[in-house]
Amino acid sequence: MEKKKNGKYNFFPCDQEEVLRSLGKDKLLSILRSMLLIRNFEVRAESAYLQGKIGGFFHSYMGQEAIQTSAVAAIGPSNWWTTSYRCHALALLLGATPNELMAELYGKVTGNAKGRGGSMHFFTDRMLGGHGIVGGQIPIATGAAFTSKYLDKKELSLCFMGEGAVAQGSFHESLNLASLWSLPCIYVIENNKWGMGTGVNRAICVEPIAEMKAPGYNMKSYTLDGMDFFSCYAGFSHIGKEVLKTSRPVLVEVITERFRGHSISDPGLYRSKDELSTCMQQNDPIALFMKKLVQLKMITDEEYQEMDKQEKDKVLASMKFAEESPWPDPILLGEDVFAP
Ligand SMILES: Cc1ncc(C[n+]2csc(CCOP(=O)(O)OP(=O)(O)O)c2C)c(N)n1
Repeated sequence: MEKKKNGKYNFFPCDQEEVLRSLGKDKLLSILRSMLLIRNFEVRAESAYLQGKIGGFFHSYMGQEAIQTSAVAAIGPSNWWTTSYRCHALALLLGATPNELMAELYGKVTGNAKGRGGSMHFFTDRMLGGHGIVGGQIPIATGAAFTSKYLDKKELSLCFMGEGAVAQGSFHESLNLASLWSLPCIYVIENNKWGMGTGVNRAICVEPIAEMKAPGYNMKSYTLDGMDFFSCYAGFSHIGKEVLKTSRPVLVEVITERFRGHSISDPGLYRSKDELSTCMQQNDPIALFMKKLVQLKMITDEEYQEMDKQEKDKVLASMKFAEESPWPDPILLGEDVFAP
């Protein structure tokens, strides 16, 4: 199939019928449910933050849900996963419970990192963080790919980053070594067009980023439409199979939008409120996915509302759990701290 030209981007071709066929109704509905859990988690956690129940940093993944949901569905959780501070969705997708994540946001001892990490530092047995330093996750993902190759395991390492991370030295050093050593690493740039309040065109010297940067590392590149679950799933399925076969790293750019400010304290004065609300109405990745399933009669509007309510109830229950959980004992503050 031909690549789909969209403005400056050459999107990986997507055969939507093939994706629908290969996933089947049950899996499609469970994917919809996962995205609704993520969205409900972000919405309720945001309101808890605004009520003063959560402190520290807080970065919402709202608007970008199709990307990591499709990657985990296409490539499978039993690989190695790393991301930035925008990490709530990935942890949910890799099996962390809403209870442990919400308790972590509340700073409670029952939290995912015993209340010590907060919003930016979620982990699972397959997720090597949640990283607050821009680009900090890239060498870690590269190391995970090195380990898999060294131990001769058929595993991939997936590294999500914002487009702002591309300007960091860790990006260059990691991609250079990954290519030199043929490491099975998939570097995914989630290009939501803004690094805090700085537009991508004021921070990165080339566009499209992956297409332009990958040849300098002797890598292949792919560009995906991040608002379209089907485009992402088709891309990640193809890329996952390719990297398993070749053990060559690839650079992927996913074009997306974040529906919230950079963090919860960002009023977003640098972008037009009208453009954003039009985008949210027309390009919401969950609404688009849901509409397709409704059109195919896999789910009715009423069943969709019920599914949404069930996920919302799970999140409300996690807030109660977090509220009622104990605070960490201050005497344990030094525990698990490795630096002297
Ligand atoms: C090394 C480093 N420099 C600066 C910061 C401050 N900072 C936090 S997020 C951010 C913007 C990153 O934007 P991007 O990588 O595009 O990710 P997004 O927030 O859009 O997901 C900056 C500059 C930091 N955390 N780490």
